Amino acid sequence: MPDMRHIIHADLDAFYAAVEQLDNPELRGLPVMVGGSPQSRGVVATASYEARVFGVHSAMPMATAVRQCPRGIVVRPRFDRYREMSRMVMDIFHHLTDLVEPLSLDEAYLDITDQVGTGKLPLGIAIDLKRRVNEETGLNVSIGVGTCKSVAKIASDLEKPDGLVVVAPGDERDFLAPLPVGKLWGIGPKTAEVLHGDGVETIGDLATQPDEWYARRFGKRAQGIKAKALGQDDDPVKTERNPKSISAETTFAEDLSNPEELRGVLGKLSGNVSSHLSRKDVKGKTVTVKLRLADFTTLTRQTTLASHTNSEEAIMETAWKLLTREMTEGRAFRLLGVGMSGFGDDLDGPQQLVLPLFESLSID
Ligand code: TTP
Ligand code: MG
Repeated sequence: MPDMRHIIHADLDAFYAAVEQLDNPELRGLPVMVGGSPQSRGVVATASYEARVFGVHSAMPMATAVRQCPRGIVVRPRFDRYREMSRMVMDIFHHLTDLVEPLSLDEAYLDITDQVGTGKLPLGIAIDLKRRVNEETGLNVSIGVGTCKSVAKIASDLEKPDGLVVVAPGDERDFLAPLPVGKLWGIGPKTAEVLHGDGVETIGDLATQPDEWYARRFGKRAQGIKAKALGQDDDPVKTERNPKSISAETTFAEDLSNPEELRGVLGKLSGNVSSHLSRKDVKGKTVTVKLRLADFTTLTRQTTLASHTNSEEAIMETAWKLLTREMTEGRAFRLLGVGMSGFGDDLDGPQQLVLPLFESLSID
């Protein structure tokens, strides 16, 4: 198997809460709930594992969390500090390999094929990485290792916190088979429900469906989903070298509807994107805004400019126009993102970079 790859997925444990416990030793061992205030309809960004025992989880209203875990300590988020810690962790990842794809502030894929090629064992590499992250930052990272991204990602989640799961080459299919189908990247709760209706409960059930069924259920996505179900996807680890789009996004501790505040955030995000464009010496033509509403609906709106630019003002004003169209009466936003794409034909490859500068939670 000459083209076998080895991929790590690394995800910090209870990231925001862990940083708070690190910086405030009196919070260690206690249920910590980072997020908005329970009085103002704030939500939980994350909770320490001590609080999760009480059923507290991300995106839960803080008022509910406080009810379920009355001894929980509510802490307001300090995003600058999380970004700083994220950068330290990403630097450690980069020490191991150039092939790092950050997915959010606390999560990344690493392609360690070359390192394994020099005779190191994936398990040893993973243990070293966990130790380095812990020694240099005080944080715990859970790691999954496999021969493709979908397996590595699922593996990192399996033994959280402080997890380490290595799926040996050849074991992918057996590893995935018993797991619920909703664990697969690309199968959201709604799709999972439809699949359950077809009697498909586990990834193993999914893997054994005939091709006609795949085509009917997934259309163009069929081949990709099937490859993931078999643990054979060949999605590359996308580095920051040739991005197709550059974006920054942020999630609010409390939903935002005030136009001035929204404009302020948009300004910061646009400034971020603009300075990264300049640093990479690229200009884009298409401005995108990403919005998540209070009910978690996610919208993207984009517009293409007459010429390429990296100007903060141009990005900002375009994004603002797109945003104001969506600012209808009573609508509040929980996430705001600004992106730039359309860099020209010289940059190819299906690359996408979401700056981990703002707490971008996902790549869509
Ligand atoms: P996650 O990695 O999903 O969660 P986590 O690191 O807190 O916990 P674990 O990985 O051990 O399960 O997200 C990383 C950070 O992103 C999290 O600490 C806070 C933030 N976040 C939100 O603000 N809102 C959310 O809904 C989620 C899921 C995460
Ligand atoms: Mg995490």
